[in-house]
Amino acid sequence: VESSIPEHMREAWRKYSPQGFKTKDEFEGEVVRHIETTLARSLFNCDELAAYSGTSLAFRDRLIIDWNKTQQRQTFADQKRIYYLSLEFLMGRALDNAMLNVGLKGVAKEGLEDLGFRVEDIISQEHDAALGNGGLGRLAACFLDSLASLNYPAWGYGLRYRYGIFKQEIENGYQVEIPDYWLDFNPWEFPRHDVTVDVQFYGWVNKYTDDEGKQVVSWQDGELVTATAYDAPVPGYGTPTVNNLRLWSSKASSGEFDFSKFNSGEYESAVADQQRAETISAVLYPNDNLERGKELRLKQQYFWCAASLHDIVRRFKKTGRTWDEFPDQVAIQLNDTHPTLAIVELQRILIDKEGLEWPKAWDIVTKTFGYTNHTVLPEALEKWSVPLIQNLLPRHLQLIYEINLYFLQQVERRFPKDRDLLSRVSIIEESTPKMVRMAYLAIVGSHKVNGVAELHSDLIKTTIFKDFVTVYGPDKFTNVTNGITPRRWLHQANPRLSELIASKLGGYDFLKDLTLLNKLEPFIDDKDFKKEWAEIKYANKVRLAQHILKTTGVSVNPKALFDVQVKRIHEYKRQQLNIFGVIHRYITLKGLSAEERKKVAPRVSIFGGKAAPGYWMAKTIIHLINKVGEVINNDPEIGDALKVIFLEDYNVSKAEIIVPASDISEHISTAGTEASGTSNMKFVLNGGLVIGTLDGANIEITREIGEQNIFLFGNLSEDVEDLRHHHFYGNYQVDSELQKVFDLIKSGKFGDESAFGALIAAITEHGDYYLVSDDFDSYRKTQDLIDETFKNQEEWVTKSITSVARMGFFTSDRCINEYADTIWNIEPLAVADEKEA
Ligand code: CJB
Repeated sequence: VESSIPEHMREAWRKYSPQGFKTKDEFEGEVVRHIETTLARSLFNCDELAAYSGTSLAFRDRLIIDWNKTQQRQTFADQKRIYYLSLEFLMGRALDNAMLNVGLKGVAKEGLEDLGFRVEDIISQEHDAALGNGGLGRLAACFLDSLASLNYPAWGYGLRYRYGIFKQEIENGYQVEIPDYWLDFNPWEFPRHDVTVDVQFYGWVNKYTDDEGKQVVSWQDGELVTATAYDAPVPGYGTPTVNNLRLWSSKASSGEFDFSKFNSGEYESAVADQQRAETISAVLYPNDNLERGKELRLKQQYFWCAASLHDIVRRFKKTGRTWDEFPDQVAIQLNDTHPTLAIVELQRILIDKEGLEWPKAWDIVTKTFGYTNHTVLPEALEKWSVPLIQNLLPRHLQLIYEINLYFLQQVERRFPKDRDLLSRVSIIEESTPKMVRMAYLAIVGSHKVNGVAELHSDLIKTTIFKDFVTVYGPDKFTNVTNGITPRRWLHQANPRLSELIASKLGGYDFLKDLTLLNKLEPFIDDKDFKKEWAEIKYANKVRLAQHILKTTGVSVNPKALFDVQVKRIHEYKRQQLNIFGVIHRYITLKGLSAEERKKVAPRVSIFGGKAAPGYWMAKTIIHLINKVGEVINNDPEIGDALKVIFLEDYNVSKAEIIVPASDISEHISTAGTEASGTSNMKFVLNGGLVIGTLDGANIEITREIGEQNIFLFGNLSEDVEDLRHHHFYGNYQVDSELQKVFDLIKSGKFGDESAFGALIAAITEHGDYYLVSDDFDSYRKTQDLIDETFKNQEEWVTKSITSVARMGFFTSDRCINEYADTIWNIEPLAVADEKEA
């Protein structure tokens, strides 16, 4: 073991090495010390924010000790690591998670009480780390939790955005975006000013033969931007493993800062250079399932890939191994195509810097990378224009052409003279301007490609990547169905349910092996258990009702059926189908007598989610939901029978309140469009039932929990194409009940009807691409069935418990183990002293 400290002096280090608090008294001591010295506050001006800060710093100290040890252990063990490259990590809050993972929340709760605070109030002081848009980013966060909990040697690599996803406010029913500056006080990150990488942009490529007759390629000039590492600890649950999440921040390279400009009085221009560099990591692009091809986004991608690869290669080279061994030490997973340039960058390093021959270098590259596809939506598939890459990354464009050439030659040898095939699979699209198809580059540069649910993985093989199955055979393509971490999405979000389950199963082992939940099934006839189960759901609904009252001023009845749809607003996710259904329900209610209305099962329709700032149709949907809410919530004839709520600024910490409080949640995308969905899993795991289409992971959820426990409706994915065709070429007519909804909107009932014209026209005039009208009838009938079923609470609770008992498959632990076995070929690193959680 190398160390700069001589052996005979290390005793002092060992003696003073901190151990971290264990008891309540030690915890209080640490909190007070941090508040008084680290924060320079005192008992007399300690508000909840200061108490949060002190508590976080105390827990942070504890985590650092295990974090350092984990990193040391992994370095000495010298086994293969997985590097997860993701432009998004939607981590949410860290403190509650840290408390639970190290098993000291009870200690903190009591300690904080002694100091005059409630643990819940302290936890809710924390600003969400919201470096992601939705499912893709939250999946990355769940994966980090599982990787650490399962003791895999793993690092995440991403960007340290100064602004995360915007905060959403609703003004007069419209979405307004507020910047999310989240770094004012962030105790969870550690700047590593000694870990920097200079990343090059622009410039030109010089190819020449050196004195020894060797071909040299050098990428020259251009500008340098410095990447500085910021590390965050990722604690595992019930284990001392604390993995690392490394996020890069950009600033002008000190080597490049033009001091001559300074001296000659061009101060502003020097500062402008500085700011341009810092812009790279300034803001998360707020699009979900949409790529817009902006140069700054490409800069972000290369900046992050180059810095990460440089870091990985530097670490590998320290081991003194030969390049052949690289894929035995390093696995890199590409979370979508955003990090595809990492493939080209590794090839560049091996060829241009390390002097390897092309075939050998390419063999190393393809053994190293795996690529996960998350969508089949055409507007989300990344393409970058050749001139843009040519200008920004001239050497990489040459390499992409070379990669394509070798690939097409290989195809040509196997399928001689099939020119159509060649042009279909070419990484370069022959359009004007030419475009680089990033998904194709990712496939060619990886050894495995996976989809995120069974249907989705089948669809990519038969639609968007069909030709690549012809070229490579089917084995390169595989499925890893998504999962969620039960630590955050059950134990943390729903502590009472977790406790009840633990009381029946004899402990919390299910949080590490979720299949143990099936031991709940014998209790479905246990009256007391069922009663408690229902009481917990009710208490969670009361809590959400309080949140609704506080944030919207609307009072809702917690005994009503809570029907929730929270996710990004997108036409394919069909919030419009939901709100049209709500309007139809309103029409029906208005047609009833007061007596009849009293017999109706009361319902609260709850929506939440952000629209991309430039996605006008999504914003129109938000506007309609809010306007419909205004009318219905203030209609005295309706009362509790129906309420419509739009919850502002849906994010991870709000999901932790909303998810445990649903009776029904909606996962109603047009069949074949939602790759997997992961909130569907969260809701069911918390005892909510689902109304859904046969799409994404809904299909596997149905298989696991049983058809009788889910409310399915709508057309199947195999029929979508024909239906779309029929809309244009058959005699298409809008569903007559849906037409009544449109008529009411057009009457001006919900305000200026012209505001919603495009939303209606998309269905009546422009081919109803998302099949809203086709599915409306079965959607409504299924909702009626839900009303009927909800009246029988006995049966409802049975469905709820049975479903939870059968959700073991959907833990992200299962998912990570599958990646580890079938794609990464990595092993967990044993930890001697497993802690009790
Ligand atoms: N997904 O969140 C995103 N953003 C994208 O740009 C593309 C896909 C989602 O990824 C999730 C994780 O795999 C999926 O569950 C979800 O269906 C998909 O839309």
